[in-house]
Amino acid sequence: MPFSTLEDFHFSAGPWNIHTGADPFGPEVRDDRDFAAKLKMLKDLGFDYVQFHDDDVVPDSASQAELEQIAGDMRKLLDSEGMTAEFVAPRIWEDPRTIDGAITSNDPAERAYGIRRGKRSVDIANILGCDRIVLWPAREGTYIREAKDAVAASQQLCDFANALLEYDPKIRLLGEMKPNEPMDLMYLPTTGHFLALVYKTVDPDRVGVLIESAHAILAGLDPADEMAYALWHGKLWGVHLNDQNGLKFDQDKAFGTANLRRAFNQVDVLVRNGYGQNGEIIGLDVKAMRTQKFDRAHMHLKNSKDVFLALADLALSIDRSEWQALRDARDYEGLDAFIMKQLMGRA
Ligand code: 3MF
Ligand code: MG
Repeated sequence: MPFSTLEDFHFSAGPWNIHTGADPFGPEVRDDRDFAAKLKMLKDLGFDYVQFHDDDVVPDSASQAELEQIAGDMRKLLDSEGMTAEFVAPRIWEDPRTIDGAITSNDPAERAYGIRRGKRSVDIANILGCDRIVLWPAREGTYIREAKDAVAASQQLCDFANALLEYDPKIRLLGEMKPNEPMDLMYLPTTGHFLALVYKTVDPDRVGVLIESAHAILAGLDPADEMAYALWHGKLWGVHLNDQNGLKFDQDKAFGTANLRRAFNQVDVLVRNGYGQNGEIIGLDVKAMRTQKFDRAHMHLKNSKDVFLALADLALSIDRSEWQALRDARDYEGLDAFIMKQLMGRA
């Protein structure tokens, strides 16, 4: 697999990444922008792809005919701006019917609603011209473990995947795993758990993963190693790059801002494995600080993209023979210093 080049990298973000600054302890602090303004903002920042939740495109209340109309209009808007949809993710965590989970709820009517939401996401993706459905199973866990049967929950997650795969023979499903938040404990908390489920679905070739840096860190794992493992399976079909300062709530910090070395290792594994050469996108999932003023509330996106490109440039120009010589000599202290100097720009 040849290394990626800078031209292989195309960037995406979701409309939720340009946001009003509300958090669990305080209301909005910035005005919202309408979707067309967000789209233009992303375009100006050099992003070519947009990530969507189903209801970023079509409200859940819309009829099937309305869905076709509204999603068709969105497609026209994207086309007119030269933008492409990367994926559609069913937002199965806000509706009152999904408080016990949309997939692992103890109520079969609520599980049926979850599958309906998934199928609508497929319909929307088809109209937008993308074949990727991202599943972030937000409420598929428990506050207390006695509340659900974990064996049954594993099968319900597989049933959900199968329902979407059978609904559309072309759609691909990407699991985006996270160990906690909003639930205390999630089912399938890591990429590895989901990868094991992939092979029990009706069509493993159409099921893969999207890895978010912060989610791996919250599981106490190294995101670069998580990406490497998914790459080895041929299943790393998306990333949500961001950063995270320790084990706390999901911070969605700008990429590389908490730990530049950890970010470099993510970029390096992507570059060395030709990520982007088969249409994989560099997705960001980052939040602006609540303190940021309205007209500067896009800097987290720009900073993340700039850091990614600078680290990709480093991964492409770093002296690999010196790196290898240090490995061969088993001089890992020397390698430590070599990497640090590169990251400090003092090589
Ligand atoms: C939560 C997330 C989600 C997903 C999004 C698309 C709201 O921690 O990362 O963002 O990325 O739903 O799958
Ligand atoms: Mg994410």
